[in-house]
Amino acid sequence: MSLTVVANRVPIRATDNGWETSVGGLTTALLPVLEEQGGIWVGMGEEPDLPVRQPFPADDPDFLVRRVPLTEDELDGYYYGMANRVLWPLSHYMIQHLDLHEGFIETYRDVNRQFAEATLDESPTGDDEVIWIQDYHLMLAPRLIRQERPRATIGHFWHIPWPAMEVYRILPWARELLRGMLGCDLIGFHVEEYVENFKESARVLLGAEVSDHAVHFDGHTTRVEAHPIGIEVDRFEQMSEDEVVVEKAQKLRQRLGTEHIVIGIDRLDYTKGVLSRLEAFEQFLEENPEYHGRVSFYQIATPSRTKVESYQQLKREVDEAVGRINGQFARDNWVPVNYRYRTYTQFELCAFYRAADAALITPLRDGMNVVTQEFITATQNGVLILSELTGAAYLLPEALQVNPYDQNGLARSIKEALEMPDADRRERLTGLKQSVRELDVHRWAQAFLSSLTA
Ligand code: ADQ
Repeated sequence: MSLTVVANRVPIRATDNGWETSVGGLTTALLPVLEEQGGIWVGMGEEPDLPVRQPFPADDPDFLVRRVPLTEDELDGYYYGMANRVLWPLSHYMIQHLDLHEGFIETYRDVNRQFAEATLDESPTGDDEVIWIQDYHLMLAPRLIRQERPRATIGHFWHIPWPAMEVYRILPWARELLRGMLGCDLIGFHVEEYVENFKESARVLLGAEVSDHAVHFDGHTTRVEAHPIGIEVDRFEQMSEDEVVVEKAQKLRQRLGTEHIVIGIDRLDYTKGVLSRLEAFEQFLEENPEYHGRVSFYQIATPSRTKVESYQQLKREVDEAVGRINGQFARDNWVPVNYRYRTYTQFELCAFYRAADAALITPLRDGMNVVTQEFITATQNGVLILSELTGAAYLLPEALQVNPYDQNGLARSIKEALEMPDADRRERLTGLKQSVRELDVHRWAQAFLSSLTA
């Protein structure tokens, strides 16, 4: 098999010590495959002076990085526009954030064509040619590649929810984008719900014929399957047991000085439910004065898509909510909400996971959410409060599941988590750890690739 991965971002970044592979689920899952057998990774070039072709590592290359250099206007239309202001809110049922600007789809078409051309330039032709495209940035590329390479094996993994057909059809370009995706041999989603939604979209909007796990359209069959993603379990387990992490977790507990710690860790994104989570914590404090001074909520938010106005507004609203809650409830040495707007390394995050008694992971929608899996792996006896509107909820039934739109229910779940008897905590956590181990990210990549090439 000769593998070409096509993704929005390349898997390497420049650091003070030279070029390094970047940290992240996708890179972790796919680099071992590329390192073992060689291959190509096609991704966007965000800055003009980066090389278009970069064998990596430079001294003894394992694979080739091929950049698609984008101008600032292209980046604005394709990434900040079509990806972040159209496909992202639509797929998460947040149609109030939709910005259906014609210029976005025009640039998106053009950039997808450039990605397809770069892939065709680099990927060796032949019967064992395998092309694996990632995510909602590249919906049109599969058909463009298929037109030139009818015999190539083309897969696509969609990392976010595929919405219900009635929501998807809001998109003026819904049919064109679906046809683009149906150039694939296999499309992967995290869970069956998204598989069903995709099939229904193809059936209703294109008149495609659908069967158990396939869509038949225009003389071509595309298989559609659920392949839930995981994390690198062994690495997270080792990091969370590292003595530096254990000590940092202890220090954090001492510094906060409360009996209970609840954490939230997210990119600052309106889909992650950070604001309603803060409001639920506020209600919890109003209703349960006996907990004043006894519980700290620690919310870490990574800056994300800061050029998009709705993200700037969310930041202001979160800042305001934190100020309001602390202004009302803080006393003596107790600060109810500790808020950090910055990025941490995974190693540092492990200390927070380990220090917490409960994690409040309450997205309004999320394709999977791997923070859940990181917390479960790192914690020793924590309780996971999990939104039922995530892919993870289907796979983690032992979590304390909540509807993130139900503020009363969320507030009650915080109390329930803090008061959960030890035996119940242990039993749930055993089940959760087992499920997370089975979801390991290396298995995810292998399972998808072996189905793609079967
Ligand atoms: P994301 O929306 O980015 O990914 P998620 O699955 O939660 O969502 O992964 C976030 C990653 O970023 C985690 O590894 C987490 O540790 C890290 N992270 C979060 N906050 C951080 C912080 N403050 N500092 C440092 N790191 C932080 C998309 C989909 C998800 C899907 C993944 C994988 O939206 O639903 O699970 O892809 O398919």
